[in-house]
Formats: sequence, C-alpha cells, structure tokens
Amino acid sequence: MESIKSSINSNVSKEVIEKFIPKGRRLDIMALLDDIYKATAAGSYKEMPRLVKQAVDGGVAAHDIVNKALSPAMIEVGDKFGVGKLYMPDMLLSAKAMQTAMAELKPLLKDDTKIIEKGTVVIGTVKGDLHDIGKNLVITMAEGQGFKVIDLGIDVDYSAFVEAIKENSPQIVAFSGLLTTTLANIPEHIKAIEDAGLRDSVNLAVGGAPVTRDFADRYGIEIYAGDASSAAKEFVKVVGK
Ligand code: B12
Repeated sequence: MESIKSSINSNVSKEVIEKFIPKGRRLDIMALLDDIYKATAAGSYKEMPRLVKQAVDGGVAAHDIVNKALSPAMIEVGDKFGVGKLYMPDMLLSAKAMQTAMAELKPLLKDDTKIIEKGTVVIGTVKGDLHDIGKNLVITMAEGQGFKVIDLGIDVDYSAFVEAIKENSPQIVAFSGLLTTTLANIPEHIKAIEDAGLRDSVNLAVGGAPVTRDFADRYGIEIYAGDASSAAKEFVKVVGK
C-alpha cells in the first residue's frame, strides 16, 4: 500500500495543526495518521488499539483519525476491491481493523460535533435472510463516513424497520439481501413503511450480491450500490453533506 503522507499533509485539519500543535510536533501527527491509514488498508487489526492510543495521546483529534486516516483507507480498499486489486479476505481484514479502531474511538466521538453526524441510517438484512457479512461492511463504511447506524441485525421483521424509523428518524433505511427467495419480501418491507405513513420521510437503499440497479428501480428504491464503499458514498450524496 503506497504511502499517503503527501495527501495527509494537505488534508489534516489545518486548525488542529496550526492552532494547537507546536511546529516541532506536526510531523509526528502526520506520521501517526499515516501509520493508522496504512494499518487499516493492510488489515492489521491487532495493531489498531496501540496505534489509536498513540495518536490520541499524541494530541490527534478522534474525528481526524476517522476522517483523515480510517475513512480514506477504507475508500482506497473499497476502490481496489472494486477493480480486482484486492480480494474479499483483504477487505474483511480492513473492515475489522476499522471496527477495532472505531471501538476505541467511539467514547471520544460521542461529544464530537465535527463527526456526529452526517445522518442516521437504519439497516437490516431482509426478513428470512441470515447473511450479514456484507451488511456489516456497509455499516463500517457508513460509520466511517460519519453516519450513526442503527443495526437491526438479520432476518428483520417488517415491523422492526417501522419501529426503528419511528424511534430514530433516519434519513436512510437500508435493506441487505443475499437470497433471491427472500428479496421477494422487499415489497412487503416497503408496504409496511408506506402503511405506517413513513415512506416520504426516508430514502430507501438496497444491496446484496443478487441485487441490481433494475431491482431497486422496480420498487422505487432511491439508493443502490454494489459494494460497501459505494454504498457509503451514495449515502453521503443523498444527505448532501
Ligand atoms: C457466507 C455465506 C453464507 C453464510 C452466511 C454467514 C453470514 N454471517 O453472513 C451461511 C453459511 C450462514 C449461509 C447460509 C445460506 N446460504 Co449463503 N452464502 C454465503 C456466501 C458464500 C458469501 C456471502 C458473503 O458474505 N459475501 C461477501 C459479502 C461482503 O458480499 P455481499 O453480501 O454481497 O455484500 C456486498 C455488496 O453486496 C454490498 N451490500 C450488501 N448489503 C448491502 C446493503 C445495501 C443497502 C447496499 C447499498 C449495499 C450492500 O456491499 C457488500 C460489501 O461490498 C454466498 C456466495 C456469494 N457468491 O455471495 C452464499 C449465498 C449467498 N448463499 C446462498 C444460499 C442458497 C444459502 C442457504 C439457503 C444455503 C442452504 N441451503 O442452507 C443458506 C440461507 C440461510 C438463510 N436463511 O439466510 C446462495 C444464494 C443464492 C440466491 N441468489 O438465492 C449463495 C449466492 C451461494 C450460491 N451460489 O448458491 N451462506
């Protein structure tokens, strides 16, 4: 994985660096972010707690770790996966690295208005379907882009989506589906949301290996993406932030 030192150089929050960090320490911060970026891209999840602690102790803001190291690393991994330069196990390891880092950072991010939140996503695997690896990747990427994600899990009942919309007022409701048979439940999921009078308040998203743009269009679903990093990019586009 090539070094991103140069891009970090120009991207890390200027206020943080110029206002708060003495000149002599600026290089350290770039180096710490670069290490986190590279470890994430390489899927070195065991290194993450140490690297994140080092960065936080070194004065790097949690949102900079997410925005300048974790998220761009996951986008690079997603892009490389998309063009066949990385394989699924690589992507899963990077996702695990990101999740490990996020677990360390979440307590610090709770009060951090710079990252919380682009919006809220409610996501679940459709009724009757137990697959969740792809859904979990989408969650990692969406969280990495600053979304609060409510994960309803697998085999999610129609009513659970409706309740989650009422409770969380999400901008996006996302369905993951891997089985052709249970993707046939999508119209029922949508009908339950319509019957509750909530359809106009949300953008729907759908994805999963057998899902296509045509499938999404057939049911008037606003967002479709074929992989997790494109999904997160589409979410960002829809909330317009
Ligand atoms: C792992 C796996 C399992 C595991 C699931 C473990 C888990 N925790 O998820 C287990 C063993 C439990 C399993 C069970 C079954 N499976 Co299975 N399984 C798979 C397998 C091998 C990999 C799926 C996977 O995780 N892929 C990796 C992830 C990362 O990819 P993904 O899910 O597509 O997600 C990506 C994108 O689609 C997208 N995405 C995903 N969700 C969303 C959501 C949104 C909103 C967006 C925008 C994008 C998005 O982003 C993700 C990341 O890039 C596939 C083979 C395949 N080629 O897909 C079969 C497969 C999906 N399984 C299949 C079948 C038939 C079954 C079983 C019925 C088998 C059986 N006879 O018992 C059961 C079903 C049980 C049930 N009720 O769900 C078939 C489905 C065929 C079909 N089209 O209907 C497949 C295709 C295998 C095959 N070729 O026959 N399975």
